[in-house]
Amino acid sequence: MVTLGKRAILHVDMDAFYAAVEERENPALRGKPVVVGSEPKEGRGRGVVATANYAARRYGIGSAMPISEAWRRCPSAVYIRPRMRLYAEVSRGVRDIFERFTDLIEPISIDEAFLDVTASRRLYGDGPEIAKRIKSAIRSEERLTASIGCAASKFIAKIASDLDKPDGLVVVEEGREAEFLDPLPIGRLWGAGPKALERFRRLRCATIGDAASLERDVLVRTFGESMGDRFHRLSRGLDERPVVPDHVRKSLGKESTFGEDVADRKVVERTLLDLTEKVAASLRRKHMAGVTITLKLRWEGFETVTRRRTLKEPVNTTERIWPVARELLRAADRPRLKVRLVGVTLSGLDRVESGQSDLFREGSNVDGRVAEAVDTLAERFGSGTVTRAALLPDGEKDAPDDDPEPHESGGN
Ligand code: TTP
Ligand code: MG
Repeated sequence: MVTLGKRAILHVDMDAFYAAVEERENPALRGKPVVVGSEPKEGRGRGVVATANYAARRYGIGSAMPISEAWRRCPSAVYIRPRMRLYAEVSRGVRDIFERFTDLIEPISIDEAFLDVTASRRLYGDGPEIAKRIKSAIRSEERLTASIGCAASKFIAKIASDLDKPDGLVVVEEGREAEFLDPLPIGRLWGAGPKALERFRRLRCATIGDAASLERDVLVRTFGESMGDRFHRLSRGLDERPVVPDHVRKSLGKESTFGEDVADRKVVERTLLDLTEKVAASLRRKHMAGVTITLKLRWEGFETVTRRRTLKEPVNTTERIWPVARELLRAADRPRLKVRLVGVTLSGLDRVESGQSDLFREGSNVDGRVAEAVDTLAERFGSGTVTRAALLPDGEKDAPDDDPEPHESGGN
């Protein structure tokens, strides 16, 4: 049994982000130096470089450099104007990947975020394992690379993500922070700008380890109470700051596109039941419940409808969601058409404390315990292990064979 540390924080930073997206969109750019920046006019532009890919960085080109300077260093590079909408869209896609692993996401910029995956370890493996999964999802789904730092604090995770770019994964185990920090140049310390660096130089501090060996008093006298205390703590790897999520999720749903359009409504209903189970389990795992149930149905030919119903109180169990979802399906359906996609989403989400047990018990006192038992089995053996025979159409017991892996439709 691996012992897990107190916290598992990831810092994820995309590699050469704008340039990497441009390379992805245009394979002809691959291997060439690429500079994304404003006004790339024949070496005379007044704008600056937003970013350069790693091939262009070999010419010394980097963010914030005047574009004219970049041109002087490498006229043969491909110069591209930023396409912000495209980058924002990719950023949302990457965020969707994060959301599969945790709700605690603190975006820092368009290509960078902190994730607190402490509670996710029970389901997805330890911090480094989750980091690997995220990197591999970003690679396969977005065809991009990210670098990740994994540690027990934001400060260490942030430094770690930068040390092995591109496509890096640097893990700093709890208890080994000093070993990691000590040899790093003092400039890596958060908040150490040019003025502070000059003062550190006078204190003969070249590395973070040098600063860590100073008494707190010395740092406070040099930098003032607040900065001095901060440098004292950070240099010793002490950073308790929480990951502050930017928003609470407002809806949670899953949908499934059939490999081939399906005529048999029993198959459609079984799939919808399976999706409902997954959504309900996911809500309970996140201690959430939703008040509005939305059904999505797409027929052959792509015509799509959504139907929703708002209940009197938030729910998060299959027993409460399924009858409504099925009724919405039956009311909306046009039986002569084959079905291409079906999905169910809960919105109007609210956090529920575990003690708020009517949401788990749902009147019967039994449902909550059944739901928890199903969750436990599903976590141990994969969802689909436990099906609820009584809920399936015509009492059928098997899960659908051709159930494509549903994806979470995250978002607001
Ligand atoms: P960064 O993560 O700093 O840089 P990067 O992703 O291009 O490269 P790295 O592999 O070193 O992480 O910034 C993310 C994006 O933000 C970058 O692709 C472009 C944009 N950006 C600017 O527009 N101007 C700037 O000065 C910086 C630093 C970034
Ligand atoms: Mg980046």
